[in-house]
Amino acid sequence: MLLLYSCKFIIKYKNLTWFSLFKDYSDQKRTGSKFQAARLIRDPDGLTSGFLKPHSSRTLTMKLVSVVILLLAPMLTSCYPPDLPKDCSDIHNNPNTRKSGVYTIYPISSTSPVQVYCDMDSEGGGWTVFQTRMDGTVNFYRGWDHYKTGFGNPAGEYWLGLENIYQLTLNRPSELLVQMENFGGNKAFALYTSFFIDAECNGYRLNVSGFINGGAGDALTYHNGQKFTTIDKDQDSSPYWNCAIQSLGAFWYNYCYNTNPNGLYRWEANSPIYNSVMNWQTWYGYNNLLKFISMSIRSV
Ligand SMILES: [Ca+2]
Repeated sequence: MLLLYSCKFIIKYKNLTWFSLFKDYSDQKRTGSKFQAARLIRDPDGLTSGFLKPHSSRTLTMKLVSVVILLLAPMLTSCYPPDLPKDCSDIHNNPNTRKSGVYTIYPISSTSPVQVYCDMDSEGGGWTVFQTRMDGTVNFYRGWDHYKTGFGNPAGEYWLGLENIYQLTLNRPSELLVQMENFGGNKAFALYTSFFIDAECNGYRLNVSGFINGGAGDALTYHNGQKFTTIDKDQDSSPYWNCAIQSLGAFWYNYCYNTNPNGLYRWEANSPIYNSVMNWQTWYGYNNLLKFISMSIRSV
């Protein structure tokens, strides 16, 4: 606790009381420029019991600096070491790591490593992939906690987790790349020049804009402004049902979707089942079954 007066001061720290010898400004003027302070022991009833040792202003300043460093120590130790990558664009900037693959990033803090797939090839590279479907081997029909923290295998199908996506885009302007392929071998993508999601207290709300067409059309703007909905947390725009249950997935559902990337994976090209499947409806319509889809972000 630090109490400052115009020309005298008292510092209370670890049951010791520090104060200047000067009781008022006139005392200081009489003494001259050599500023001195004394160290006292405080007795139980709050009165000072006597001088121990006079201290110069330099000694007192050093003590003050020590106290400040002690108080700031937790903040200093939680800082990011400069060599830890926060996302795949940080890794991409290292000329020795330009190949696509699984890397460790630190989107939240230096003590929270996350395995992620980095796409170093598409559209200039440096993409942090937060969602991939490619073979239907991972179950995406899951609840809120799973979608919050993430699941699956970064080398295959996985969801990075809403909290990681939130942290990756927090105060870090990012773009979004959605890539897809159907069973006919056709490929397309959609690019959005601005992408971020709100914090959990705002339902991880989707904020996406700046569509650029890579042949897939714009199926995502319909979902802009929506909170994330899972089978156990209904935050969509339908008053009649939970779109995650209705669509066999989890997403920023509206009423309900123009794309359902976390929906049902179908292995065959000519499946008679089109409801609730993984699709991007502005690309060949709702019955264009996708073999592959991925969603990636890159800081700009
Ligand atoms: Ca609903």
